[in-house]
Amino acid sequence: MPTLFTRIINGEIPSTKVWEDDRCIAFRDINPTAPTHVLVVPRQEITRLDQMTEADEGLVGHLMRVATLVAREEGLNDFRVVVNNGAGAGQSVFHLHVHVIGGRSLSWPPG
Ligand code: DGP
Repeated sequence: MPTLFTRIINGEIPSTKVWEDDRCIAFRDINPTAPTHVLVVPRQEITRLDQMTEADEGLVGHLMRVATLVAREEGLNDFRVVVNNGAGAGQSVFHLHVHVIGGRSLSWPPG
C-alpha cells in the first residue's frame, strides 16, 4: 500500500506544493502550527528516520538543504526543522518527512 505522502506525491490527494524535484517534494501541512509549516518529503518511501541507511545519506542531506531553500523562499531567517521519529515522538505519517516551521516566535524545549 502506498503511504499517504506517496499518494500526495502521485497527485491522488491534492496538496499545496512549494517545491518539487527528482528526489523530493515539499507541500504545506494540512494542520499548520505556524504561519509557515511545510513538509519536505522524499519520493522514496523511508518509514522513519531511524530506517535510513548509509545509502540514504545523500537523500537526507538533500531534504535538509531543500528545507533551507523553502525557508528562504518563505522569507524566513529563523525557523525550525523537525523530524518526529516514532509515534511516541509525535510521528503520525510513517513516510519520512521534515517539518519546516516558522513565521512566529518558537519556544524551546518543544512539548
Ligand atoms: P508527523 O506527525 O510528524 O508524522 O507529521 C505529519 C504531518 O502531516 C502532520 O503535521 C499533518 C500532516 N498531514 C497529514 N495528512 C495530511 C494531508 O493529507 N495533507 C497535508 N498537506 N498534510 C497532511
